[in-house]
Amino acid sequence: VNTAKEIAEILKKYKSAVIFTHARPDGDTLGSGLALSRALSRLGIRAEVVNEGKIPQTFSFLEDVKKIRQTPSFDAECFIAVDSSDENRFGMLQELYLAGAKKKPTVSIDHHVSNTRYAKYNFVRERSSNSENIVAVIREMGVEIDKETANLLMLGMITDSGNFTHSDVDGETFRTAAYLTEAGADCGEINYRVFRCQPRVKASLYADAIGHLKYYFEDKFAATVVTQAMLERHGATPDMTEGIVDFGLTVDTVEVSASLLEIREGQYKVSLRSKGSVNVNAVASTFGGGGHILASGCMIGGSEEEALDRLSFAVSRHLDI
Ligand SMILES: [Mn+2]
Repeated sequence: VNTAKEIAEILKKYKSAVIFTHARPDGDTLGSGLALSRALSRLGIRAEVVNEGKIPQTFSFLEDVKKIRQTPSFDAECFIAVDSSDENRFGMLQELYLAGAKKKPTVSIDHHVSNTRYAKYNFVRERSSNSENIVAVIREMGVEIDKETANLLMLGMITDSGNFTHSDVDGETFRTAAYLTEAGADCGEINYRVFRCQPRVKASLYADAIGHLKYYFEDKFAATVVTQAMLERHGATPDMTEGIVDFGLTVDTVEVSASLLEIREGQYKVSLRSKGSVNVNAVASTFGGGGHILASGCMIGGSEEEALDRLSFAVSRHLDI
């Protein structure tokens, strides 16, 4: 494992680099990759960022996001991976990465505890976001962080740290955020664009779903159903149901929250959230699904009433009632 200083020195030796970001990209992998790309360009190193798929619309407010390519446009001297614990994370770009790694030097900058140290040079440090690690590398390179770079890195910090609320946020995180703020990052703007900005149709679907929240077991379980008819009525798409399940948990008595999305008649995609007293991974596994203790998912068949009955029964077996 290398230090930020070593990685900075290594990167400065190359004339060109392709930066790999992980599949189903989030703000941290994109912010990490694009910020590093800007810093390398400042040093006269040709760099570009690649991602296997579509970039979520949410991040398009940052200019550089448009520059991300699905495949490299030149034969780079070195490959860099950001925010990726193993080569699988590159999705469809994995083969291309592995082929390149046979003859090119590879550098990985990551913050996941599960990182396999797959690259030739690895800077792996557990931080609340990988963007914190990128800040360290850029500072070691002696490159000034401009406003756009600061915004990209702040995007990564904000999204991966849950707005600086996760348990791995420490003084160092805030010192790095302060540094980026002084370099021109606009926390408020990023926060608005990522977390609080939505199309009107999504807002009206949300209001409708929340308006039909049902409570069970002395208000310890809350559930809501989004039907195909509701989607049609609001002109909304299935991805717009994201976030609905989290509302239930904001109710003080609620321990488990669920949202059911009607995929087709008689088939529901269920999202589950828990405050901690109930393991929703166990609830989901009753129906062949799974995930994490606090967040899980599964599919349930039947009519709307049957699906809610089966789900609430499964939840009741894990609730202290
Ligand atoms: Mn990350």
